[in-house]
Amino acid sequence: MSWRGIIEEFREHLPVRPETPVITLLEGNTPLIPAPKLSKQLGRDIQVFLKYEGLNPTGSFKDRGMTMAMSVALEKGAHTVLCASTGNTSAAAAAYATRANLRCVVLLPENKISKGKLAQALMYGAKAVAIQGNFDDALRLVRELGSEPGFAVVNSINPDRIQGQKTGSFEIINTLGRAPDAHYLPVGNAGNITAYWLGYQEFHQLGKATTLPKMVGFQASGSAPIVRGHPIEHPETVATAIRIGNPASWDGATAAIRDSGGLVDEVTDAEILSAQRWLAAQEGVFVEPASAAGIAGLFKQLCSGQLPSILAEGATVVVTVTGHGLKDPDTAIENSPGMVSCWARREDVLRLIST
Ligand code: AN7
Repeated sequence: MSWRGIIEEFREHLPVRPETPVITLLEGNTPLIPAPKLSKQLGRDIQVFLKYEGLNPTGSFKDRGMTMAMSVALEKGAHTVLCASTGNTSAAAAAYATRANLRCVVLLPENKISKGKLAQALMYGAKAVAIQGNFDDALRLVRELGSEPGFAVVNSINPDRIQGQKTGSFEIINTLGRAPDAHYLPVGNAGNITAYWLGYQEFHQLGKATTLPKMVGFQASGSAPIVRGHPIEHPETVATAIRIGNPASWDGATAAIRDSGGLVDEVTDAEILSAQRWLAAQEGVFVEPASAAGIAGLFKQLCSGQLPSILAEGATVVVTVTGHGLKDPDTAIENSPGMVSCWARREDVLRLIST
């Protein structure tokens, strides 16, 4: 049978009722791609796999949470869904709201959304509002507006979002036949690390995995509140998806890291951009800048000599690469070597490519 989306595939593990209307674009079932060159770089027989969430219907992991949040919002009789977003949540909310015939309002930090994501929110037909402030300001507004009659908040402060996103762990365990030894991922609002840890724990309790992974999160240096231990008032990073100074799921992230024996650290914008380029050029997997934070973290730990204390010889590592590279073409083009130009003549092209 063909894939039915995460609600039907994992119904018994999700808080849906038989009468819940299932709003789906057949999200999930994303590939777990081996990364042989990355594995070789790390050495010691470590095996790295990429959970390529960019292949979801709107190009990011947010679709897993949105199918849940939208289905429940519709069941509860909402007429408007509302979210703050650095871009991907708004794209997913807009698409799923369209499927549910609900009005969608997205609050976006002005001029800090990548082009692909803005195009999506607009094309799917959301009411897009540019907020003169950052994501944290927009989320504060959402909390205030959420109590309006008929409104449903679809940010990850909505627990249905976390429930949907935990299915990433289920798929990984089903594919590997076990849990990985460590799970790396970027951390912004911290919903995803919270969700993955929940998913791993649930399948562990059900006996579908006998071990649990260390959860290892990476924030961008200019937006690293959890690493620093306090909110960042003016977060900055080229990875606009994770330009967040006061994560909503801070406690969930802290618990995941502590209870799994993992860690949280930061990577600079330069490290993020070079990991993004490396992954595209070496493994053929193009992800957006924020999505490269976990890869950048692995390289950072390798270079600092920290890696052996986290990953034993022969360890299996999964890195969630959260969003598609086409989400942010401007940053990609700015940070690539660019094109060369020449006359439309055979010998000119051959001369150019020989150097
Ligand atoms: C590509 O869309 O917060 O730690 O509003 O888009 O669960 O927040 C996006 C976050 C990582 C961080 N990678 O995940 C939003 C938003 C990508 C993202 C994250 C985001 P969380």
